[in-house]
Amino acid sequence: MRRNTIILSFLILYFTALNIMSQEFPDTVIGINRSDYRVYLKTHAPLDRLYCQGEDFYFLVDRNELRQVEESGIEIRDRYLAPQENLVGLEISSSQGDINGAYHNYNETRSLLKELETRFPGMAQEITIGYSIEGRELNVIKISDNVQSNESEPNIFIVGCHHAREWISVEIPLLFAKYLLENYSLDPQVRRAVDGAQIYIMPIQNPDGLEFSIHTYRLWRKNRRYNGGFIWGVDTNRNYGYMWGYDDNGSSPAPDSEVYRGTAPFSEPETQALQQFLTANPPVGSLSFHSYGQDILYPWGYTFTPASDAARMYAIAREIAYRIFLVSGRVYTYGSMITSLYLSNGDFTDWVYGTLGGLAFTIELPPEYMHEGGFFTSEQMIASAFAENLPVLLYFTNYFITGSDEIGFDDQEPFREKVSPLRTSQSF
Ligand code: 0X9
Ligand code: ZN
Repeated sequence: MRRNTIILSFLILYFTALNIMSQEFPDTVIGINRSDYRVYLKTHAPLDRLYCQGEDFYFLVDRNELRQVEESGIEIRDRYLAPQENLVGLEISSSQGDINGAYHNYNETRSLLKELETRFPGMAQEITIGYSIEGRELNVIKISDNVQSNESEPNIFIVGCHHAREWISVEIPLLFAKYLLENYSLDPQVRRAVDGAQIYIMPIQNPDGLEFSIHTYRLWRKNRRYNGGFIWGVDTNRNYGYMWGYDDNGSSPAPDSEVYRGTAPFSEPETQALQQFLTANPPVGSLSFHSYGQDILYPWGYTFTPASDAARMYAIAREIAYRIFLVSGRVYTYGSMITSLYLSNGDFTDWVYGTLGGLAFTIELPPEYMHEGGFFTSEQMIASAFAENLPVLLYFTNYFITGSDEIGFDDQEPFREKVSPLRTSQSF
């Protein structure tokens, strides 16, 4: 009996090992000229682009994709094996996708948005609002009833991934888009949001940086602007035009700084695209997702002087914290930007509020502390962070439809007292 068990275990191990060894992982990097790639894209699915150098794009491909490129007849100008240290991660976590596992990379996000548009043509419209420095599409999905027409409904704007290494910030907007569309006919709260507002969702503001963080350097923050002198990157969340470069508190004129604000307001295509798009479609409310810290922040970021709508934004931030706490018990701190203890200028929310007049919030997702992983969020974190932020997103949208902050939560009113510690007053 025991001998049979040993033999059986051995066989299971053997076949598992065989299975793992026979799996196909992309391991080759190829360089293709930009115009050749355009031709290739007309008849093939996009490849996983790592970076660009001059007029050449570099892609990570598996054996199958390599064969397709070869058969397409376009010229492969450079070819090498991906560095081993990347491949180790690749084998461990690619069960659910790219080397970033269950997290969505740029191609996966773009494909999912286009798939949603195809599946829900009356409610979803993918809008390419511009191109990143390395030529990636900047994708927004509009979700509304009668999506093709511009209605006089409040515009809500939700954005993720200004900062490359904050992978979880892609997931919340993206999963929200999917959730809205898939639950429209099931959930009255979703229907109210989709019917009553025009919801614009942009999961990745900084696609070049995200890909660089996935494939090359995990802790990359900025975009991939070449600043000269072998220095790359502008902090896109310091490049917006309201009080840009007001002082050097939290933003920097030095190209090698992690908070480099660029040479001028809106010098970057990633912020320019949003300037044009949101000026044409101004949001009454916007949420910008980041990680980490578990904070809900609102303008001003550039000064300690309270914004004229500070009391109203404080009340909304408190409602957001309350809804999160009800789902997961996680405590998010809330207050104006200064409660995060540092000033900065040129950020997205100051521009939305200061120039466009919309109420604007930054949500710093979990974890709370560096010693809990910081930017290195687990795959499991995606589900719990989404679950606790889903009521927030629905509340926020419905707030602007009805002007009431209690929508959909009347039945939970008796639990309110339980979270009184969250409701102690904070400065703003
Ligand atoms: O610094 C940022 O851009 C955001 N934090 S992060 O760690 N994700 O980089 C916070 C933006 C909020 N603005 C201010 N605190 N001023
Ligand atoms: Zn950030």
